[in-house]
Amino acid sequence: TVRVEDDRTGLDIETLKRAFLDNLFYIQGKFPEIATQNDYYMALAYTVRDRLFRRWLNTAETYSKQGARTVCYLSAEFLMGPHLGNNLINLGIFDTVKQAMTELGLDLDELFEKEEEPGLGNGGLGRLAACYLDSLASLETPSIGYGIRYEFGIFDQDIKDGWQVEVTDKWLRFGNPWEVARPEWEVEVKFGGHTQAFTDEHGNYRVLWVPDKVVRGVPYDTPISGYKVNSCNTLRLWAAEATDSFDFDAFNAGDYSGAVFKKMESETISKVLYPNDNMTQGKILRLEQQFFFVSCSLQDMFRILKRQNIAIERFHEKFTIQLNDTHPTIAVAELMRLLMDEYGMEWDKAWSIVTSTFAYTNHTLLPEALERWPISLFGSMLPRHLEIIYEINRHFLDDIRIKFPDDLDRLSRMSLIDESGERYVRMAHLACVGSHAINGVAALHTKLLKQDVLHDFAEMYPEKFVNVTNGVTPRRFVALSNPRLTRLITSKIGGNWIKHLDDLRQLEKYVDDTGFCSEFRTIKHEIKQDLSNYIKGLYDINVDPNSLFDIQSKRIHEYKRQHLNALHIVTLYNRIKANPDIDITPRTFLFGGKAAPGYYMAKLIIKLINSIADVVNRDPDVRDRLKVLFMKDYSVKFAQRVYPAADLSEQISTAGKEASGTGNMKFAMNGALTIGTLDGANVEILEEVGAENFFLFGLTAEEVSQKKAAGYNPQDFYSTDPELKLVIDRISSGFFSHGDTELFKPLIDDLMYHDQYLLFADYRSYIDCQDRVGLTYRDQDLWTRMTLLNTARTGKFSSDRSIQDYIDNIWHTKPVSIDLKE
Ligand code: DL6
Repeated sequence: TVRVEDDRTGLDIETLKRAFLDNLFYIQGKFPEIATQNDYYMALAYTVRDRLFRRWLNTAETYSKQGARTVCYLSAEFLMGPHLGNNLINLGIFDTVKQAMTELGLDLDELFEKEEEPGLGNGGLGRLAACYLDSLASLETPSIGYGIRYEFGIFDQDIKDGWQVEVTDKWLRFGNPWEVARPEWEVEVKFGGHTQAFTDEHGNYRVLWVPDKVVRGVPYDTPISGYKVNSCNTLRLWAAEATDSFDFDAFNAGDYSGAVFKKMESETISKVLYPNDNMTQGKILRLEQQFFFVSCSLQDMFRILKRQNIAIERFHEKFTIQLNDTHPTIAVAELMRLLMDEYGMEWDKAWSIVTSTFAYTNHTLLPEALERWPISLFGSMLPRHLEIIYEINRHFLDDIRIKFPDDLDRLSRMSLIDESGERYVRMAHLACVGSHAINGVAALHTKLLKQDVLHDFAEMYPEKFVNVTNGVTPRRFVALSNPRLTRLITSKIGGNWIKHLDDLRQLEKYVDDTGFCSEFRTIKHEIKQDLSNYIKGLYDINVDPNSLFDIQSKRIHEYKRQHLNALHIVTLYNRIKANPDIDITPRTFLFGGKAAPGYYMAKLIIKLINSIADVVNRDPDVRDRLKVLFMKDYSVKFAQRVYPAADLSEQISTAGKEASGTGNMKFAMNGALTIGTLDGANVEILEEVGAENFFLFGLTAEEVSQKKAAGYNPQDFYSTDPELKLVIDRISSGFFSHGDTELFKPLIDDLMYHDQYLLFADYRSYIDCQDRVGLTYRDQDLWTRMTLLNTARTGKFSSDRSIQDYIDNIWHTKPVSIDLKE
């Protein structure tokens, strides 16, 4: 008998080719002769999506039948990156599909380039959410990611005359083959208006919320495959649409443009991602976005309960909800409202369900990122929620009084309402009170949270605090981004490490194997060559793959200190100018990252880097020993090229400021050495890889606080370190700005008179450490040994380990394995 594989599920090469050509014809409506690369990409995406559907539907059905306990990960951002390559890896069909495309005369890498990535996040927090979805599915954990389907994600970054220019992101322009709209599960979300108390038929006090605006939330689902398992979970993103009744009323009244305006106004809610990282802007629309997706998601959970015939009283057994930072924290009040106002539950019972359901992850210690909403704004948008928050606060303040009698200061410090001036709702406090677990994202961060920002809460609820150090998915950030390294590792220790990253430790035994080390080094060199070619194509700049690739890619922020890196470049340049024959290790300095559009200093840092690049790259004295490039429009797609090509990873934030960092992990896994401070997860990376394989410099978090307390004066360093003085003077003199002494003045004055992030205090230690880096790089055997040990010892930083920590310590969910029905 001839067995023909099903066109939509089969995985062999002939079936894949046939399915691909079918999709090109029937979905894209093209003959191969006239199809564009985008048509081919779409046809392939649909071919892969078909294969996911079988897993996805069976997964949903199994979870539903079993009523499985489910993790709901609520996040205002999911920075997913391109889906195609990742799904090929997870389905285990990467090589087959590559071969199929080659046989059809197509290049898989070119098709990858066609995918518009959903840039629905700013940086670390959103990318972490995406890594966690990958691990949740890979660990067969029932879960749903809930967020917002922003029509415009993070802006595209262009660089004009050295300055950042923002360009609108149009990721949906050519359609999104990975999502499925589920209008049948839409919900309505209320805003504004007033509340009315009444007594119900049983004589109970009840509240009715009469809104003045109602918006529809329509879910768009994306399948999230797990690595080499059948599990396929869901990312459910909500789009805002106007309710029909609005259009209708206005239309009947003859006000057509009014109706259209209302429609537009409603749809604005999911229009655009706020482009701030670690900074809150306090905009009304942002609070609307937060409430919108939270209310949609909670209503969706009630729908699921109903469909699975689970009693409302068991909400917290069915769902565990993780709040990704305070952005979704209004969920605490919304779940109270739904339980009480919609389902008639009494306060104590509802509160017990709420606090058993939520857990809160804090991602930052920076005061400017802590969300608080003016009471007036909050009350006019969410009048019922403000009442509920006042009531939660009343109970909470009573609890404080009992635990800490007669401590008025403590009451005002901890209250959910800040009453020190204009009154605000403090979202982090609401998250702490409404959750049964509170976690920081690296050991140092959790410690500092307990010591400082959430100190009172740690005293009040010591049992709630746990640490979960962040992690990253080795599927995307090694297997997909670095196929050469993946093949080499797998050839030695087998492929299990992609699922059990601790297995990388087995590589340690090759550290003295010269053949292996030389292959390891050759691979890095080839990848650097690829990046050089890419850069040549994009910028027409030659960068030498033999030079040390020194890379800092992350959001631009003063605390991350890209300008400290710039001071190092100018230091080396000055040394060359003073002595053109000086023997220095050739380096290529690469930067990538976006600045928030309203963050002037960050934008000036980008301009500074580009201005330094202009001078350094063309000065004949430099003789190509230094190259500086700001790579525009950093994205997940581009990051995947960058991590594997790095020799040195710059993780140089002021100690105590970077909650964790995750780029630091991606670089180290790919065999870059870190130059870093004892900040965030650097501390744990150093612990794992060993101090001898890490370039450590700078003040500790404790020393930073002490220095500030003692009255830090940056000029003490400026006046006593001649190299630092020369660097600052050269920048101030207009040397890098065509003689313009005003351009960088705001940045220089800030360093000279404030230097909040202690660049001057750390400068000498950084420069000396960089000198050690340069020397070490000359000993290629030693360098390779160190890089190999970095790769071998980064198993801890797999997001699988992080997710397992969440499961063991916070969520207590069980894996559910999925059978595929024929
Ligand atoms: O936890 C993910 C990521 C950390 O690795 C970074 O250190 C931290 O800066 C970032 N935090 C934010 C905070 N945004 N807000 N609010 O993005 O989280």
